[in-house]
Amino acid sequence: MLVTPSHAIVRPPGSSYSSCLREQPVAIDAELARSQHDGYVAALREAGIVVEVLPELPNAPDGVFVEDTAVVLDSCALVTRPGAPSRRGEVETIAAALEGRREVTIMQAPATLDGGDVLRFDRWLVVGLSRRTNRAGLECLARLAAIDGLEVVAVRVNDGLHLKSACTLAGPEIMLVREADLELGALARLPLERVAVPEAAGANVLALADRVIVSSAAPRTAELLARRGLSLRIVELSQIHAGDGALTCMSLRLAPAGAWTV
Ligand code: CIR
Repeated sequence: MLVTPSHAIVRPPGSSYSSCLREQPVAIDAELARSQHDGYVAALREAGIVVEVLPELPNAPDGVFVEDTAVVLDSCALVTRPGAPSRRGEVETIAAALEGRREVTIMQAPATLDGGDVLRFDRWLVVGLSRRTNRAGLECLARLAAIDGLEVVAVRVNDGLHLKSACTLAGPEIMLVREADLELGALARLPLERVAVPEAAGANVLALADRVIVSSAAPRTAELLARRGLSLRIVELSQIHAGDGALTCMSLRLAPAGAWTV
């Protein structure tokens, strides 16, 4: 059963956030990004999640995107070796934050993996092979996942940054997807309904047990989900999207024992 995480780890965007990696050289307002991050944290807390806020990391412009630095499983966690070399200094503090909560393994070269390429669905981990995540990274995660009885399903990411830039779960059985960006054949055996999203920002939503957090940049996706009877919480993320980020990438989420969360 998909549950609301009991805990989430986040890190606010720092003053260097306007120098973060991004595909398009759009201007970023770091102050506004910080207040949008506050809004995101408020939405998590409203849902009953205990949020741990890590201190800003100087010299880590992408440090707000904590999802990429670890994959938290049931008994263990993999601290990643992010695909972008400039992001590798982010992992130490994440390893420290996860110590004591999960058995922590640190990924080693030549493996690379960003958590944005890992989507949890029940007993499966869908893993995107992307510009950031290589085959060695996937295999390292698969070995760890086997400890928790999880199976890895590989999906090639043809376009966009990460797997979860192109697909996320909106509920326990609904996957929102931008089909053109992914090779979806491997997903056919998963018991999921795939729904094409009407706009790019709608592909990354954050599903909790009783609501879905959706970006205000995705009004048509919000309408589609509301028509299906889902409760929505809309948040403003313009400055996070400007840094190629979205909803899932700003937190590491921990499920209570015996349950799974996205
Ligand atoms: C990067 O390029 O690494 C960041 N600017 C954006 C990372 C977004 N992460 C995510 O969606 N999981």
